[in-house]
Amino acid sequence: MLKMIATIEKHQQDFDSRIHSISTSEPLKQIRIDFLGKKGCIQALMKELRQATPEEKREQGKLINDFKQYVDNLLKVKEDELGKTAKQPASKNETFDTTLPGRRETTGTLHPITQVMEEIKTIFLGLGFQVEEGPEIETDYYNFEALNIPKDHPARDMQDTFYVEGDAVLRTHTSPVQIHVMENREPPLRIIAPGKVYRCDSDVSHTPMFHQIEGLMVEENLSFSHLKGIMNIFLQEVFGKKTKVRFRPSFFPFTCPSAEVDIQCVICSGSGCRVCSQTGWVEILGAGMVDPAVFNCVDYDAEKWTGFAFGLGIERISMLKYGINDIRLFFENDLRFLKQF
Ligand code: FA5
Repeated sequence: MLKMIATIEKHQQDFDSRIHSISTSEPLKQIRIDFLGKKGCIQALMKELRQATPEEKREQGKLINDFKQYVDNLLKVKEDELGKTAKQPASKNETFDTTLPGRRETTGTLHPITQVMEEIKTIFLGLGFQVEEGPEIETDYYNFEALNIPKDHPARDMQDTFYVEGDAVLRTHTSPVQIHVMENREPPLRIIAPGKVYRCDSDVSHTPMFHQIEGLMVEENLSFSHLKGIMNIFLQEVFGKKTKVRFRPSFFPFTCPSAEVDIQCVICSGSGCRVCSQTGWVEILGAGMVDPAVFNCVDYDAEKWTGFAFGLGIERISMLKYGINDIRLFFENDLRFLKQF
């Protein structure tokens, strides 16, 4: 036993002095062969054990294994250390060429939906509207009831709702922001409310999450022609003066009279394609005069105040503005697509 301890100590001293004296990784290979190789000193120690008694084998075997572990660990540490130093650049004598071109940083751009949102906000700010925000998780009251859509009203089916829990829903439109604003402010007012909305809906022109901008103007003596005027100014700013726009009578429980506004499909110039469902027109917004029932809900005097409201679909507007034929492209995050904007 004592002889074995002495032999291992000697090998260890030898190993330590060799490993500490090297400064490149080349000699490491030889040290590994000398100590851990088939003909190395640790294998030789193992062979010596063959003649030992079982008890000696157990005790001395452990000593040899500990030494083997020690050698192996230290070799790995040293390999790591020397590997890192090798990768380090410039020694003192090396020169650094300051004329070499640097690596160009890639700059990101705003998502096309964000760009169109910003553009639309700027147009309405210019028309005297203020920007407001509201929560994306709404109560049934704000998303439906206060907008004159009582429970069991068939109009609830117009918007396929994601129910969260109990009374909470993911807002299906930005119209609830109208209610929050009117509850907290006195008329007259002009606001827009941009944000995300959610519906259980998906095809080339519908996604489960999309963006709307709600608009609300409340003053005395407003009429449908004010609404039409504002919508025309806005659409001409976004799509150009020659854009063909049409107002179609429609129904929303919170406005009366109501309209949906379409613009001629720019993908097929009105001849019919899959984006416009072969109609030549694409619906981009809903609008109308605020229903007196909504004013009653927020304690506005419906005899005195008049108002109009509208809700724009930002993805639809962006599709038509940039000639994109599938709304889902906006959400795939394919850089080849996004880089074009
Ligand atoms: C509404 O959401 C009403 N709140 C709009 C409104 C506001 C009417 C104020 C009157 C007064 P509608 O469900 O039609 O209406 O949606 C408005 C617009 O959102 C549509 O014209 C369309 O451009 C867009 N839109 C609707 N569903 C989707 C969808 N799943 N994906 C993308 N855009 C959609």
